[in-house]
Parts: sequence; C-alpha cells; structure tokens
Amino acid sequence: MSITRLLTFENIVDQRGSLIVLEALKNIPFEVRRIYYMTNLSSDNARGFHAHKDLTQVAICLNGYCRFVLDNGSNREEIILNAPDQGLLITSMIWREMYDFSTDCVLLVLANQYYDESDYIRNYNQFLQEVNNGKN
Ligand code: T46
Repeated sequence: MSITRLLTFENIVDQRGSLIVLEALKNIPFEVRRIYYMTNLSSDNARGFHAHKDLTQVAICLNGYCRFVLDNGSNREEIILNAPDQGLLITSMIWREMYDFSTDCVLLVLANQYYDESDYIRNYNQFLQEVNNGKN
C-alpha cells in the first residue's frame, strides 16, 4: 500500500479568484487542534527528519512548491506538493523530510493534537526500532 495519501479539496473558482474550504471531520479527517505554517523557507535547508508516535497531520502547500519524503520504515516515497487544493495526509509513525522549498513556498499544516515534543522521534534508528517493535 502506498505511504503517500493525497487529499483533494474542492477549489471554488470564479472570476475573483480561487477559494478552498477546509472543514474538520469533513474534508480534513480529524478534529483540528493546531495549525501552523512555514514561510521564508530555503532550498538549502531541509526540515523534518522525524516521525510522530501519535500525531496525524495534513500538509498543504498554499503557494510555491516543496518536496516531502515519507518513510514507513520499509519503503520511502517522495512527492512534490505544489497545489493549494492538495493535502498530504501524514499519519503516525511515518518519518518525514521536507526539502527543495521554492522561495515563495508557504506550507500550512493542520494537526490533530497540540504541540508535544515527547511525541517526536527525531532519531532515525530509534524510529526503525519502534516501527519494528510495533510489528511484533
Ligand atoms: C512536522 C513537520 C511537517 C513549536 O513550539 N510548536 C509547534 O507546533 C511546532 C510545529 C514546532 N514548535 C517548535 C519546535 C522547534 O523548536 O518550533 C521549532 C521548529 O520545529 P521543528 O524543527 O519540529 O520543525 P520541522 O519543520 O522540522 O517539523 C514541523 C513539525 O514540527 C512536525 O510536526 O510534521 O513540520
């Protein structure tokens, strides 16, 4: 099964522009507890390099583009996010790396939990160990 799960949002377009609606438990498959966004990103500085024990998120590139690598401990997949009507659903225990940000990239993330540093696994070997423990 693919690790990459893309959500497509309805894009309401008219002569005034484009409008996209995000609704918890409708086109966003969880109750949203936290929203954060990244701007002033640099193509030279990758981000991520962690997994979450419990967190589920949807990442949306509102402007520009960036690449995500997703890794479930067995396979790695890469995707370009470059459309505001696409959301990348990232569930728990997926290692993510983000890189190749365009200078105009704006990355929005919706999360189902408040920020909790203890939910992060920031060491890849520890991630592999925990993924493999979960399989036993
Ligand atoms: C993720 C990817 C897609 C907070 O204080 N509150 C927050 O809600 C967040 C997200 C971060 N922070 C602090 C923690 C660090 O001191 O902001 C700093 C930068 O966070 P981090 O290095 O984790 O940023 P990224 O871009 O590597 O990862 C972020 C999210 O943290 C992560 O959950 O999945 O974006």
